[in-house]
Amino acid sequence: MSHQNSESFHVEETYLAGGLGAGPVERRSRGTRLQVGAVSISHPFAYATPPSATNGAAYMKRTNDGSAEDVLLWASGALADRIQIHETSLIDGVAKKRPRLDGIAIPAYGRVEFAEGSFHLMLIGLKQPLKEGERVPLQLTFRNAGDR
Ligand SMILES: [Cu+2]
Repeated sequence: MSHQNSESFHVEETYLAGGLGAGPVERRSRGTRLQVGAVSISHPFAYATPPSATNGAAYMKRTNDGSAEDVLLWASGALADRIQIHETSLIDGVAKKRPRLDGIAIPAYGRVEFAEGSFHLMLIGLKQPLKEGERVPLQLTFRNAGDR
């Protein structure tokens, strides 16, 4: 039995103001934390997109305090035509992205971090640009979330 949870993703600017070469934003916790049974999601966010962008990406940390593996099966939302779970991996020194159609397993007592260079939610065909400071809802469907 799968469970669907709605989560609000905060839209953040990509780089620190004036921080040329500063790298990714020092992410401030917004206190957002969704707890469903044994699993929790912290700091869900998406990057702001330029007006011409058709795709965006969203990230989060997912922690499983339970004794059973759980799986994020898919995500959906009205903000984009399609949302896919993507994995970025280095193949022969080149970053390649591919969809994870089987979802992402979160091991028992484990954690999965969606971040640049690994997992992200790919927002394909954005209906409108993501603006810094706004919140966008995404529905996340898990295989077991809520069961202990
Ligand atoms: Cu992607």
